[in-house]
Amino acid sequence: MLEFDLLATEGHARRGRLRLNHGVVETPIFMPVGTYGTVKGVSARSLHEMGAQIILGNTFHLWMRPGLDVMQQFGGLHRFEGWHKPILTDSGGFQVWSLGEMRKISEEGVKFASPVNGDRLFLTPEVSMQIQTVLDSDIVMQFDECTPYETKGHITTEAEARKSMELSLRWARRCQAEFARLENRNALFGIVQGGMFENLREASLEALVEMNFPGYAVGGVSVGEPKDEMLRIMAHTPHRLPAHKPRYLMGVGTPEDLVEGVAQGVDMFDCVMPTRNARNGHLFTRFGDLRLRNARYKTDERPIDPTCRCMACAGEPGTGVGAVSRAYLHHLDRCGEMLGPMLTTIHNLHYYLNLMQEVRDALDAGRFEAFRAQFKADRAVGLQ
Ligand code: PRF
Ligand code: ZN
Repeated sequence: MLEFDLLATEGHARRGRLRLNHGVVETPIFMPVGTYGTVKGVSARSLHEMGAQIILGNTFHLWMRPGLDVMQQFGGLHRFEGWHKPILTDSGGFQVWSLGEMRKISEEGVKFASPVNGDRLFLTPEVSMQIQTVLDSDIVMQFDECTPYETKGHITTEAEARKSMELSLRWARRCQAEFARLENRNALFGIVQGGMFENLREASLEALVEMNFPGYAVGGVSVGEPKDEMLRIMAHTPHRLPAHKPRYLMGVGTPEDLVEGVAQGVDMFDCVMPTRNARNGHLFTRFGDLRLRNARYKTDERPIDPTCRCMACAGEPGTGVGAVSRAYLHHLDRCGEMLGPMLTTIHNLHYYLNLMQEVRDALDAGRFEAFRAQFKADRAVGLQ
């Protein structure tokens, strides 16, 4: 099922160990996003080699394609995608939300037209639990409504955010009931909503804690709000959650956001940023970010980051496999060659996973605050 041990703390920051049905996850952790049952361009073996412990999948996308019959045939997502370590699936609420005009939301659930074939579909808290049960996700997310920061220039009011948060609470109860009825043996997480309003965040959190979930997420941040608003909610909410349960900040963020999140008591993160940005030539490194499409890299013989140990930056010493230069990656990008995004994705994920490994090492050694200061200084140096 789920067990969570706190191994060390420093301020709000925590070093933990999460035991799930498909394995153990050392926290704090970054979880690569594998929407359609694939972390785009990266094999399960590569993910394993770069130290990924748990990856994401999406209820909504996998329901569309390949569909539940195939998932049932394979006994879940693990065997289907050849990844037998832990998987977390998002509930579909956030993904349906991203459809914009194409959806209609009611107390019962969300009606929408399939973006794949136009079929009329109805996603409810119960259906989301049924799908995630078939997927056999180690961590199942409740079906929620991600309160937007603004809609067509209108900033969400407190009354609107309250209505939305209360709907998510009623859906949380329905998810819990259905999850129990299905006799699902994995773990169901509740999601704190409440927009940018601290009183609503507290009301959401208290109601969810009352319902006694094995873990909690903070949703509804990084939804288009100004950075200082995001940081305000990150400083407000996570540390108020039960100390002995895992805390997951959904859809966040930059390397700086991750380190800040850890300092605020977050244990788990996911974000498309390392994978999506890699495909756009935006690379993360210890000394700042690198824009591969810049003409200055056309002849640059250096690897992305000489201190990085990923297969692109380090090659395989002693085997005849060399490091990959910035010039070569720049060339692959210009030619639209598929090796380009494969290697840049591996680099970016390696950077994120290694960053979290360094965070865990720092927490183990009781020097997280020193690490945090050094991390900020290094990132501000800027790559030459
Ligand atoms: N809810 C769900 N998934 C999410 C979010 C949310 O609020 C976010 C917000 N950043 C990302 N993914 N279910
Ligand atoms: Zn690298």
